[in-house]
Amino acid sequence: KTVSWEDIANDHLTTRDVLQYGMGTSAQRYSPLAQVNTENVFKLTPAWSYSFGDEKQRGQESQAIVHDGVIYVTGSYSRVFAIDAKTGKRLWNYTHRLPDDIRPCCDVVNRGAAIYGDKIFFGTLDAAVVALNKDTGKVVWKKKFADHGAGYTMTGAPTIVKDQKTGKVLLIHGSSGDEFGVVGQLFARDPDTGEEVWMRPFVEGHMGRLNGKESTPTGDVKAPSWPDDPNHPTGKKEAWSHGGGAPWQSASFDPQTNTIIVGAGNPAPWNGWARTADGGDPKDYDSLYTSGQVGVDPSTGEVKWFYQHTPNDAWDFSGNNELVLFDYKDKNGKTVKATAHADRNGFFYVVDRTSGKLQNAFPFVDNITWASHIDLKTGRPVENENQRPPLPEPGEKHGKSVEVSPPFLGGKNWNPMAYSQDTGLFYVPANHWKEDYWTEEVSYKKGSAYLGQGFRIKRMYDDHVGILRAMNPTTGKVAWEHKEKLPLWAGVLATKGGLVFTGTGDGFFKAFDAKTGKELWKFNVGTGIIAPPITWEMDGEQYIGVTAGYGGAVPLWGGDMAVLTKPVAQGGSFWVFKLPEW
Ligand code: PQQ
Repeated sequence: KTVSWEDIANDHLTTRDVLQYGMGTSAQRYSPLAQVNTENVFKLTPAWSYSFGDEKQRGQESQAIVHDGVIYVTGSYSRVFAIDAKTGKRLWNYTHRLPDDIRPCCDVVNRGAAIYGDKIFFGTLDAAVVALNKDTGKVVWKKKFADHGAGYTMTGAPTIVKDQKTGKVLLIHGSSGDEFGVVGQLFARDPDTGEEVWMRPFVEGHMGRLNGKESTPTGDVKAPSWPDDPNHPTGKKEAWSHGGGAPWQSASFDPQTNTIIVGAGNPAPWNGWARTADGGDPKDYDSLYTSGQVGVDPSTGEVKWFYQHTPNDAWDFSGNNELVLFDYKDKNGKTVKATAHADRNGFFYVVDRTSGKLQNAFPFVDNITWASHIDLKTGRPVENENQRPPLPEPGEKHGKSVEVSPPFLGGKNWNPMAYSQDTGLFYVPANHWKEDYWTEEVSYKKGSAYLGQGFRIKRMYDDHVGILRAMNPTTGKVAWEHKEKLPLWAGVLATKGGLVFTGTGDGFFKAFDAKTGKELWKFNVGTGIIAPPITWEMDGEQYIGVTAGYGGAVPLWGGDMAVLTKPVAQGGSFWVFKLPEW
């Protein structure tokens, strides 16, 4: 059986398969399955577990795909496994040969594959996209899309969309690399051949491509949101040539408005003064189109609209986190076709996905220091004083340190939330922490970190870092919360069975009552969980699966968190659960 666009468009409704990252083009991560529910979840038992094997462990962030009785899951170090969904037997595996000089900023992770026709697609750490025959694992095509030596990598899952105007099905993907000063780019490819259809850069004034030719600049060709420098050959300050904005997570798609919606990464370098005119005010240089959400036309790759969460982002908040498409009911009962987005900067945003206009914004974590609130009229944050790390004093190497919350790892990072249409709540896997932050000198050197900022992550509370919060998008109120000792870095799944599933850093796969937050079940998989769970149905039985294996950004960058997470064992496996006979 091959996978059609209709199969993908109906992914959120069909229970026998999981075909797209996000469990549907709206990325709601909600399943209509209810066989496993609040009454019987206490019985949930492992059906099988598959070990990825060899010495290549580290972080396992993959959301698996299920089709026709086969599970496709990616592993660390650019690997793919096809597993019989019933028995856990491996059908084939593919290991991409990686060069020594790859530069992933935040562990050798991969968040999953896409499926269409007879192919599986995934991105590699040396900045390529690979298409494999889904039945044999044989390479059909491989496209290197950028120079990995300059820091381009790919960790995110690609997604499939169908341009409603031309009827063409497209493979959409971005890349990573903001920490190395890449220019973030979103790509559309022909899934049959891998040929590029268009490319859209997310730094203002850079040129897009369509059918192999230059298309249009992104925004204003003069890029007024980036400072000029008459002494530089480009006429702009150095940062503009290496300005980041990489869409390193996955795009959502709205067939009704024919719009690809994706988050753009942080501007590079982190140091905002490098993106501000000398002696100027950061407020005059927004560093478009970074740290925001973008609506893109699938026919041409043109930007339809842009909403920026963090103008002139000086904190590496990025804007990349998933965009969940949902019907937003505002306080007056009006329904708006919206995106929901829990940003690293600590605010939850509801944005009109036809126009990019802000509808609502509220904090989803405690003690945000960098801004007091988001002004709903202007759509801009109201920044607090002295939260942009200042430039070094004359003669000093480092600027004065400021304490900021959230830290760069975010009130929530890439690990996706879920939305339940039954409760109307978003289940946000958030973290409470903060950091000391200071500026350092910065200049671009190919292949080297391009940050201009130093940091140390610290605890905020003694009793928890991770906090799973059920948020009401209209009132901004917390319906319930659940605390975890370790940072939460796993995705969330909501089901019609009234359940919310997620994993913890200390190795538990857990189920909660979606209405009350009561913990109803847990199982220890022996290594930390940092992947999004899925659920599907086979022969009349509901299965729940999750990838396990600790790693990702937290233990690598973490200050206090490196100490906290040190005892967690690494691993690499896929776990499947179901109800037992009794
Ligand atoms: N990746 C993780 C992870 O997998 O745990 C956490 C982060 C990334 C971050 O906090 C990042 O800022 C980040 N930034 C980029 C980028 O801007 O290019 C890429 C990635 C990545 O590809 O994993 C992360």
